[in-house]
Amino acid sequence: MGKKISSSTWRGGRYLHPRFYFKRPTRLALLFLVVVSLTWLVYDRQSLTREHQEEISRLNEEVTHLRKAIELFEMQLEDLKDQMEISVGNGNKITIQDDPVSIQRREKVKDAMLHAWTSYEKYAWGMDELQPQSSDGVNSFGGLGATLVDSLDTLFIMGLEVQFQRAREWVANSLDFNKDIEVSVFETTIRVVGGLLSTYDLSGDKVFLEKARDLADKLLPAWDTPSGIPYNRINLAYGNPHNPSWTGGSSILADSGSEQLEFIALSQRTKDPKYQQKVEKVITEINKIFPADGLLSIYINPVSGTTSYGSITFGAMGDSFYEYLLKAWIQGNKTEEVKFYREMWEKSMKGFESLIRRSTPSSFAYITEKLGSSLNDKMDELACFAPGMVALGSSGYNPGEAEKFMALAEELAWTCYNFYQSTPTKLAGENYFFQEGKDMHVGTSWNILRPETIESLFYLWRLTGNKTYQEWGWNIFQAFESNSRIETGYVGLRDVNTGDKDNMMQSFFLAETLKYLYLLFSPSTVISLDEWVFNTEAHPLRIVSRDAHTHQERVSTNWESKLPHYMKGRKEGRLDYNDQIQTAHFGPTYQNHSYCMYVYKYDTEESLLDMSIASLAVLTVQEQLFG
Ligand code: DMJ
Repeated sequence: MGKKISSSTWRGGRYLHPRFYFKRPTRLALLFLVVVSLTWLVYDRQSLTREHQEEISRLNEEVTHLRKAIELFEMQLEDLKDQMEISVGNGNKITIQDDPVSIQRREKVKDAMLHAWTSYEKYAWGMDELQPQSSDGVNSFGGLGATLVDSLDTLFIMGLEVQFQRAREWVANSLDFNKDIEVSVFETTIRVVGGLLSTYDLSGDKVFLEKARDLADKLLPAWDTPSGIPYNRINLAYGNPHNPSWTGGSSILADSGSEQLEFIALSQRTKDPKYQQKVEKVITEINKIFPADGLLSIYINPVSGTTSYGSITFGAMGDSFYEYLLKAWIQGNKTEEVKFYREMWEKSMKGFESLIRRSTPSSFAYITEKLGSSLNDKMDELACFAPGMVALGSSGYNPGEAEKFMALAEELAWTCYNFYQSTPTKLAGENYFFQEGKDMHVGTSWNILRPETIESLFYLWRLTGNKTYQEWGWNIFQAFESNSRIETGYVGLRDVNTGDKDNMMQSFFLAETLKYLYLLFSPSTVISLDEWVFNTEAHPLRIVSRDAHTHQERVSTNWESKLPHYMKGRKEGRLDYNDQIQTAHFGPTYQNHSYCMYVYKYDTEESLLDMSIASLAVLTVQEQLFG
């Protein structure tokens, strides 16, 4: 029979009595140790759980990114298999097959981007620009990580996911605009605000939009002038906008008139009209003094709003003003509301035609510069953006005019290509002079990796489907590879005749030159010109309706029957894009390779859903559905 333990014989209770411990200090010490260990164990378990949770959510994020990368890769594969349709100048479509040569070439361009980026990461991380020869960085724009921000969308478009994520973390954690630095309003807008907005449009990641807004708020005081024409320099921390002393108080035309795309896009995405109002006032003011030929001096007075004596040029200091007249019209969906941009641009095209001359003996078309009433037979490589612009704008004319402008664009592109072909290095100098009987010769002989000619080749390829433009672009790319690529990045040339190298990798090489080259060898569905408009730093901004949050276009509810078969029955995709979208159908919506139909929140009293197409690219879905 087992012995029964009575409460009187059970002695375990003594361990609970304080006297048990106080009688012997070793027991007390032991108790103390037990209590401390237990507390530590409990606390440690809690923090372990917390750490685990953090680790799990980090891993989850990584899985999401990897999934997206796989999706992107699959879509790119699909793209390769697909036939492409491209728009030609007269608004028709032609079909082009992606070919193995283009695939190989864009891989080479991607490799160039990787080399440029890796060098920047290694030697100049977070600084404005890389100096490859001295393997260090320089803050040429005040220290805003210009190359990093300028490169974001290129990395994204090329599918360089890991590099993109590292850059994204830097933007989120280290990009700070609260700095006592004086910056150029124009350069900061086109590179940094433009780069951030474009990356937001591509990725949907709000961190980019918030940063863009923060920076734009710091730039806004530059527009507080009597005329509304902005000053060109500002201190980010203290404001104090002004113009550089060498302009004699004037603002520069291109610097003051090329912020429309970025600030209009910002207003559309933040639903705060103040940015758009500031930059559109500039155009309203300029329109008051706009001459019949649409050509303006490069100097404009921010107090009176009138121009001062200066040259008229499509090169340095004039260029992007004309470019933005056309592109703001495209960004505004070419509607009645933005017709004034187109009208102003068409006027400037009249002036543009009046500046065109042809060389002898080879009849190269070129764009002269004008000072007072005399023409100067000089053309900047910078003006080589114009063939692309003219080609892009040609389709808005009647067929006869469209053909004439397209032909002129093609002629000018040939001249620009010859800027490259005519030098021993096959890289263009900064500007050219034209001389009776001698065609052209290089003036300023440096090459700083500029993109303008390639930009025009990209537009001409997209708009004509003529593969010659790809060949020309490939030749220029190879010249960059043999002259400018060094172990620590890409450098410009001090002299295109000797090949003597400089020590600077300009941020626009990654933002523009390499991006346009990559797109030149990509299907035209990648950043379709029907869906995106490029700012002057090659940052694509998505075209949305002007008042996207209040006026969504209503379309047929019988949309499903009209869908192409491959879009039918696909699952829902990303939600909540720009806060406007309630549901997005037909994913995957990642990147710019997918078809996507968004159902917008209906913002009137009727509780109906309004449908609108916001395809992230590709074969003008809108036309297929409702065309
Ligand atoms: C870029 O920063 C922009 O394209 C600008 O409009 C002109 N110059 C450089 C590239 O050459």
